Amino acid sequence: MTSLFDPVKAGDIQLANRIAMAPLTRNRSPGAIPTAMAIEYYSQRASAGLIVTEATAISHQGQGYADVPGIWSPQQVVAWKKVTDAVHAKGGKIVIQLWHVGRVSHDSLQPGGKSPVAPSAIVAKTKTYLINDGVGSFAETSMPRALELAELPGIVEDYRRAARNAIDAGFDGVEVHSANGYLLDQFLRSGSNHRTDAYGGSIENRARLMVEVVNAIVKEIGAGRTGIRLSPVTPANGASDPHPQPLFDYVMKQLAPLNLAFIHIIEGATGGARDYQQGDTPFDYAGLRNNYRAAGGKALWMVNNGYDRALAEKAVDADADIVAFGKLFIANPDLPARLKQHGPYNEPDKTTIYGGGAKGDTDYPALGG
Ligand code: 8OZ
Repeated sequence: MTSLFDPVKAGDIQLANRIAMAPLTRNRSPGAIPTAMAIEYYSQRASAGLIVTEATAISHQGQGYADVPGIWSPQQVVAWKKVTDAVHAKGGKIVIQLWHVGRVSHDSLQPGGKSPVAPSAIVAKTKTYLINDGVGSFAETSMPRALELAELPGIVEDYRRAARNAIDAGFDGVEVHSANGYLLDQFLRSGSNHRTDAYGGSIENRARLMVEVVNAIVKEIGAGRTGIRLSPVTPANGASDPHPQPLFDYVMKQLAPLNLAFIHIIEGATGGARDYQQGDTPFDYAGLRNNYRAAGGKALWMVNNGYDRALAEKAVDADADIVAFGKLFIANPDLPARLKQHGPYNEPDKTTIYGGGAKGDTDYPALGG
């Protein structure tokens, strides 16, 4: 019987247990540079088998929210190096989540105050988070412009450079954010991708940018340091597609030969119902994994969304390799120790998740603390 507390190797990355810290946006990096608070926050959570950082922009254009970090500049690399050193000093492993928000942005966050970019000029109908003079507020996302065909190699290049920067910053690897209605997911789904060129229309075309991005990163830093996050049915940020099963089955066939370190699947609606459905039939996650394995895929299978200890134990004993915990990890820096002894758990304070200072970030107590 496999337990959550057994070690496992994800590609080149040796993990002490099968408990991952899910990527969690915290809006505490003014100027897109992580602060000393991030060093403390992540090192407090180093007992996770794997930390996936908060989503981190690959370029200024990839930014969609106030005070989220980036990994495009030398200053950002220097700041992240302090985080990875602190996590490694405690024996932890940490990968950075590489993010381009696409249309989920606001003109005021974009270079030169220009429009955000997307596969097609279709507004996301969701809200983003702005901070002005220290005061946070939610705002409708701006109307995006469709990326020109000639701009797409530049997007791939931004991902490649961000992955190189991540390794220079001491990360054990990267997780490509291809979930939750952001740029790569916008290309994947027919609701947001109305292109008529080689990047729109058929499933093959809609998956093309994601496949090119993953291949470029693999070539740059190695497949054993590369993972990807997907959310086949989430409606987050206006993501919609009436036929997610054939889309993601195709994605699995493309990823299988690459020998990635891990595939991270959000089951259901992100942060919501695990049985959320898009289209006429329930999504078949076991079928997705079986298709991936049948195509020769060997990456570790990471699952996420609303797991507690019992559900997680069941998953790793059946067919998952790693379980990622989100909100529980915000409130419980020593989550693996608490899971092991069946709690107790601190409750996350919903009012301090996005933005603010140490309160609700680095001040949750560890057991005995
Ligand atoms: C919550 C708030 C802002 C961004 C995601 C990166 O859903 C996010 C995110 C979550 O993947």
